[in-house]
Order: sequence, then C-alpha cells, then structure tokens
Amino acid sequence: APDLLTVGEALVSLRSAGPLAAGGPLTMHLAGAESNVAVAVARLGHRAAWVGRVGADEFGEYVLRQLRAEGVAVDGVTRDPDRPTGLMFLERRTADLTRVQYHRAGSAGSALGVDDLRAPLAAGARMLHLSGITPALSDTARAATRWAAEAAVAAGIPVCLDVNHRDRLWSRDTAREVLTPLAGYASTVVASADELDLVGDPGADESTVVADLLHRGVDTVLVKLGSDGARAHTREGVRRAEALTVTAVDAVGAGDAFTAGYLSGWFDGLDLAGRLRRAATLGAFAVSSPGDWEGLPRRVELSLLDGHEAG
Ligand code: CKP
Ligand code: MG
Repeated sequence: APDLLTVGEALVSLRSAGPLAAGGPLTMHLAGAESNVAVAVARLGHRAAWVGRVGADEFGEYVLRQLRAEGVAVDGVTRDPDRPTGLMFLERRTADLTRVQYHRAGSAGSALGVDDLRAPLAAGARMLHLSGITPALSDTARAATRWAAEAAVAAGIPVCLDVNHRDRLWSRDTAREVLTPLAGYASTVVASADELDLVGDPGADESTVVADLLHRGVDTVLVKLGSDGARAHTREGVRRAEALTVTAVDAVGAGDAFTAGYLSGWFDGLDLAGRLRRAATLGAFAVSSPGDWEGLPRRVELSLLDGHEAG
C-alpha cells in the first residue's frame, strides 16, 4: 500500500507568458492540487498514489506520463472514453497578477464516482488526502469524496483535508455546507486564513472554528498565512511557524507544497515542529520557482534553502 493516497482531478494547464488576449505561445503542464501533492510527496521518496479519471485522449495520456515520470502510482486511474481531460489556462496578466480559466465542466475528472475509489481505498494507505476542489466538481464527485472520507475513517486511515476554496467552481455558502461535515472525518485540516470559516460558521473567527474542529475530533488544524508562515492548532495549543525568506515568482501550488511537506514530515515520524518546518520548506520551493510543482525538491535538496529562515 502507498504512504499517500490522494483523489481529485488532474488537469492540463496551458500557461501563457503574457496576456491571453494578445496571443503568443502557451506551454503545457500538469496541474491539479491533489496530483501536485502526490508529486511533492513522491519526490521526497514516499510512495504516493493518485486516483481520478482522465480522458482517453492525448491530454489524459500526458497527465499519466507526467505522474509516472514523477514516480506517482496511477494504476487506479480510470480512462473515460466519453469525456475529455479537463483543461485550464493560467494567464500571466502582469508580473504580479495571474488569472485562471477552467475548461473542466463535463470533464472526465469531474465524472469521478464512488466506483472509481473502491479498489484504491480497499488497498489502503497511511494517509488519505482530499481537497475541497473535488466535491465542487459534480454531484457524483461530491458523493465520492464523502464516501472516501467515510471509508478511510472506517478502515483506520487518517484523512487530511485541504479546504482549497475555488470561487470559480462554487459559492462560499455551498462550499461551507459540503466542507463543514467533510472536515469532521479529517484528522488534519489545512486552510488559508480566509478559508477557515468554510469549515465552520460564516464569519466565525479562527479560535472559534478551531475549537469546534478539535471538539469534532480533528487533531491538527493548519492555518496558512502565506509569507507570514502558518499556525498549527492542536489540543496542546497553538504553534507558530515562520515562512522562509525567498523571492516569490509563482504562488500557484504553494499551498499544495505546504501540505505535502507537512505530510512528508508525518510519514517520517517528525514532531509537529519538524513537520511544520518541512511544510514551510516545500512552500518556499514552490513560491520561488515557476510552475505548480516543477521546482519542488528531491530529498537530497531539502537542505538547499537552509539559511533562508526568517529573522
Ligand atoms: O492551492 P494551490 O495554489 O496549491 O493549488 C493549485 C492547484 O488544482 C492548481 O494546480 C490548479 O490546477 C488547482 O489548484 C485548481 O483546480 O485550481
Ligand atoms: Mg491551496
């Protein structure tokens, strides 16, 4: 069984170097929050498996080739003969502003269903990673996400939920209705500060949401603060983690890298401080290199950013 099992939609991302309306070359990349996490964890030497649906098209082939090349197990993936692989465009509008457009409605990935997940869940894993993107994709994907969380808990597999709110896919109110119950299955919940009330009452402050999650059985709540680092809440209290000092060139994928670093530390049996440090290190690699995951470190490279500690 793998260390990490993750479920979601992997996409082909077409990146522009400038405004899309002006045309120009696009470059093709693998994207998708869950597959980003799988790649990050695999680069650090853990066994990672990604499950989802891709089209029986060239893009699906490309997604699988990229994942295999990174050492991610894809044997549980379903090729959908009737639906295309999802696409997104990542437009570098200005040096400081990137914009995303999805072409994923009706995609193979959005047709994810419970039957796609039975065998991978039965095979087991040390941790199941889910993100709030997957239940936003379709009714069947929503049911599958919920089923996976339940099945994992029933099998004794801890669940890590990254809220990952995408306002292009659903409203905050709908997200909250779905993600708040889902968070009750998680042992680890990851959210940026502005996403936290999507797993609690609308407008609730951090301490209220966290207290409620811990009361509902969540062990660790990680609140990401971007360049200000993160806070980790457990029943023992709250711990601050500083971000590393690096030059940010591309923030997309930083959240996934942070989560993957945390999980890698967990697989290695590190204490909370060690897990947070690895999370911060991966986040720093992700923001300071272009691409969602291309610049992430291999295990021997983890120490490359030593000396970039804040302060
Ligand atoms: O929260 P992050 O910036 O780490 O997530 C980025 C990914 O899956 C990116 O790869 C994109 O494809 C997506 O989030 C998405 O569906 O928005
Ligand atoms: Mg994120």
